[in-house]
Amino acid sequence: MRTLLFIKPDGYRRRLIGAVLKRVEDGGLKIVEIKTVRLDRARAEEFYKIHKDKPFFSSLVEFITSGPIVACLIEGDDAAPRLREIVGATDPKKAKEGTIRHLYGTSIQNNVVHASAPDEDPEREVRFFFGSQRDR
Ligand code: FUP
Repeated sequence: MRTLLFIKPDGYRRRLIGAVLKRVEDGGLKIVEIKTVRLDRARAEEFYKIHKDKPFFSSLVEFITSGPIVACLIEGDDAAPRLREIVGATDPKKAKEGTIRHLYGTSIQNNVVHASAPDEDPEREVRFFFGSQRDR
């Protein structure tokens, strides 16, 4: 299956791209495609629309549009749940030792990466960044 990872502006600014991608590959997942993009407000609001009524929504959109992000198309058996294991819990303080967010995250918002939730349509998130092209 396919799933989406992106390195958030904090990870980009702190030069954590290599460290993050190494953990994904060492976890047995394949990085099929990578691109650096900057989301504008409208695209960010669309991406995070399931959170539009949450108190942190405007701050989240502000943060995610504050700099470049590195979107990665990830593939592998059970890629979405496996990637979430590698990434760890949303709050870095609660993330398991050795996960990306435990190692590098500094707050719930500045948690370095996004990884599609297995139950929230990873394929929609892949298409959001990479379209539906399958001929790689
Ligand atoms: P996750 O699926 O682990 O990325 O977490 P959520 O979908 O629950 O939240 C998406 C993003 O919203 C998080 F990565 C960071 C941000 N967020 C906050 O800023 N505050 C919160 O209390 C919860 C989430």
